[in-house]
Amino acid sequence: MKQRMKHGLFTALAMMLSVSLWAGAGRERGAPLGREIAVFIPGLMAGSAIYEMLAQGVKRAAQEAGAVNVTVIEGGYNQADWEASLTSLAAMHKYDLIVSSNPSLPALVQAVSARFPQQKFLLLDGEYAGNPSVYTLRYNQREQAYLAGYCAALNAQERGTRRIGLVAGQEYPAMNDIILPAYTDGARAVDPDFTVDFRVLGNWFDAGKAADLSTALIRSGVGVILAIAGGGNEGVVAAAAEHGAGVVWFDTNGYALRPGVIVGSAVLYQEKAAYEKTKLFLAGELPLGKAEVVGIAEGYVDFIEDDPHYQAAVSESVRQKQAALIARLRAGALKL
Ligand code: RBF
Repeated sequence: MKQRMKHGLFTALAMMLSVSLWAGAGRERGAPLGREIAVFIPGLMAGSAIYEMLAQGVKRAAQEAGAVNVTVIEGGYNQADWEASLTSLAAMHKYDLIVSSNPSLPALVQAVSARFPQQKFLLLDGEYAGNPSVYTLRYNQREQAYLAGYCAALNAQERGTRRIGLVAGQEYPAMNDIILPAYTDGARAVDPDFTVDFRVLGNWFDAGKAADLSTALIRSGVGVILAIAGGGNEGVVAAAAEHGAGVVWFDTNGYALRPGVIVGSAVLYQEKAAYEKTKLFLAGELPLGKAEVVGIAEGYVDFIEDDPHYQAAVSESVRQKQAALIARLRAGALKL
């Protein structure tokens, strides 16, 4: 009896094996049964909302489609390793799509794509047009950072200072050429005498060092800090809470993290973008080769006002001024 059960089990296993072999053969003949998507995180997920939203959006699309397997690979903080990791992923010939996000990815993927032109890529938060295997979507971060700067300045004004800060994980073209200048412009739209103290952490994880940098900024007269430092943001918030400054959060709604300390949230809807573009890919409709840029008008950049923590942390007069700016941007009366 036992023997027969065992035999039955082996038969079942053998059948499963042959089914999966058949599935493999079917795939090669171009009849996909299940699909494979890799999400490559250039860094670690923990502390970096932009990466968490990426993985969540891809998974949501895969679950809805069914028969799609999603593997999330954390590439770690050594940026020199990323191209080799992406190359190995492409060389496996396993993934129908590799998804990733940050402005440095398009250049890395160009090199990988030259060796593995059949590998398809979906890249968010970056821009590259003209490679028929690569689709990119970049956010209008001029809008996002301008909203952050306006909010930081309004709140700093109420604290009696015309100095605001920005703590960034590292310097990169989108930071130096778009985010920092637009943050400064937003502040100077409140009062042209505003100055921005820019500090670079040198990594995306060191909350202790971020707290030290922030404490020094606050002691020198900075009233509000924009935090764009991944896991380091925790240190910015801790320092602001201890020394009575405000923090503007970037990418996600941060108000609940430290009610009263977070005075603004200038966000990106990256989960939505990852979900929609993965869905398009699975439907065979992702416009590979294209580079799109989306902002507040398209519904991918926003400032969160309808949060009770925002209403409690920020005066009504500041909220009204901020609301007026958001309305102008939405209506296209102010173009950035
Ligand atoms: N943002 C994060 O939140 N966490 C990260 O680990 C991270 N790593 C980055 C690495 C590079 C090379 C570059 C260019 C950007 C990185 N960013 C990171 C910033 C991210 O792309 C984006 O600018 C910010 O999230 C603000 O929207």
